[in-house]
Amino acid sequence: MVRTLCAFYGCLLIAGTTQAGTLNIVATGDSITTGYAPIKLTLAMKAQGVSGTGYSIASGGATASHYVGDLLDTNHKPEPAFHNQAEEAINGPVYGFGAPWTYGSVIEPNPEPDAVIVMLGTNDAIQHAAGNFLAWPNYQTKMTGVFAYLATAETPGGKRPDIFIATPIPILKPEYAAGDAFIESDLAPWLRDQVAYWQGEGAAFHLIDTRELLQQQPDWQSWYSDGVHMHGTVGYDWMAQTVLNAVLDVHAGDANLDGVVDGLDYVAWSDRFGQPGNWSQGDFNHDGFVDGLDYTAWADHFSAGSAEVPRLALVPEPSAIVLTGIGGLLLAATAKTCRNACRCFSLPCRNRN
Ligand SMILES: [Ca+2]
Ligand SMILES: [Ca+2]
Repeated sequence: MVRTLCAFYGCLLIAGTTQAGTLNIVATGDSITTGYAPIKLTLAMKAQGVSGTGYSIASGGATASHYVGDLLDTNHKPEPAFHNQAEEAINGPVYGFGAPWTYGSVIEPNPEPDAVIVMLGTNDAIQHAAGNFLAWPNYQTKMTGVFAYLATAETPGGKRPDIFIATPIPILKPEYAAGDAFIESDLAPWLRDQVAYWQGEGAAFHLIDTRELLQQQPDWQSWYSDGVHMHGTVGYDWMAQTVLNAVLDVHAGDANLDGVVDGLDYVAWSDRFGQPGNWSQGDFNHDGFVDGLDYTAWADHFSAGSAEVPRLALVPEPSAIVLTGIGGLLLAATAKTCRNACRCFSLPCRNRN
């Protein structure tokens, strides 16, 4: 379904039609999820021309127990309560930490999600590190039940959302270090295995390896505000964009969201080079500026997502699209061996090796 959605939105954008569908994404998790959803997630969708809304059902300090409703959530608003975040993600309405299910002042009683993001584990890992050796088997038992529920759950309107399991981001705070070591050694690998298992069962499960993707970003440690959470600009913007990319199944570098990273996307990047910009203008790392770092993202994903680029290159046609893309295709031929835009194309450089 997700690839269908991607193709759907891509076609809409390319064709320039006004028949926009809507995409609703519900992000569930703890305070880290609260940092990027719903507002930043919705803004990322709007910036990419995607009609729809990002929601969140997230609670500060949430653990697996909050996903199955067997622990009082003291951060629940307007008052502490037992609640089941997994069922609430599917069915709504809910009121959790902050203002879940909302964008601005709007409360959506039943958002009918197309995609549900599950990002959990940080607080369970901390419990385990604190000497609660039942925390890990309890987490596994509870989340196995949650995943089994999500694999077949339908919304009140009969929709079966795609499920995206995100690995927890690294924890930099020293006193949380044992928790992070446990995430690395046990929790994140288990989540990856769970996604593979449910995919094998035919469920619409997908992995967002946030932990791995974040550590591939330059200076990612500087995106944290307190060693546990990211600050509200680059870090959570990146989170929102990463989640949206996963749902839309697009790669960094795909400026026009057509599922292919190619010369057309290079043109979008080069037209905006050296200036502030958004995704469609070539800001692929979402730092608000179009520069050599974004070129690297484009080069790293060049031709990702489709076999159409070699076909175009072999059978050039004098259409506007192909003519526009020729410069990019020529450049792309060198992209795999030429990672540094500054050296390769005599572009203005920042401090890069
Ligand atoms: Ca593209
Ligand atoms: Ca950028």
